[in-house]
Amino acid sequence: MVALMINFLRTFPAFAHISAGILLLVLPGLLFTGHAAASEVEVKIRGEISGSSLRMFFEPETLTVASGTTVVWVNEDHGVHRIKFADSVSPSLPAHKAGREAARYSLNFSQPGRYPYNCAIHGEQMQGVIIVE
Ligand SMILES: [Cu+2]
Repeated sequence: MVALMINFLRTFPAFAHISAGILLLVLPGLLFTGHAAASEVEVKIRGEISGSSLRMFFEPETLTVASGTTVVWVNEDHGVHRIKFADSVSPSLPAHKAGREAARYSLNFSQPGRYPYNCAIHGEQMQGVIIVE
């Protein structure tokens, strides 16, 4: 994309001004979006076939967030999962079906600390940790 743009600008140098202008207009929007996204962060629940076994996992397994962040688990796997912390457990997150919206579960983390969790159905083979700073 960038290479394409550079080639384009070499061919039509007059557009360099316009491109710089567009970048200046768009850049604050990008920065703002990046900042806003920090208050809600996704962890994907995934399954992958490797050889003859199915590996189910959280992606990322370790997530560090600022306090006040809402973490949203999105079940993109073809199996049912439940997010289990020491003091809470999510409802069953239904298996993902093609063409349908993936099941989601949100939890807000207001207190700094280390919050390990696993899947209430698959136990130790599906582990993750949320680190709140
Ligand atoms: Cu599971």
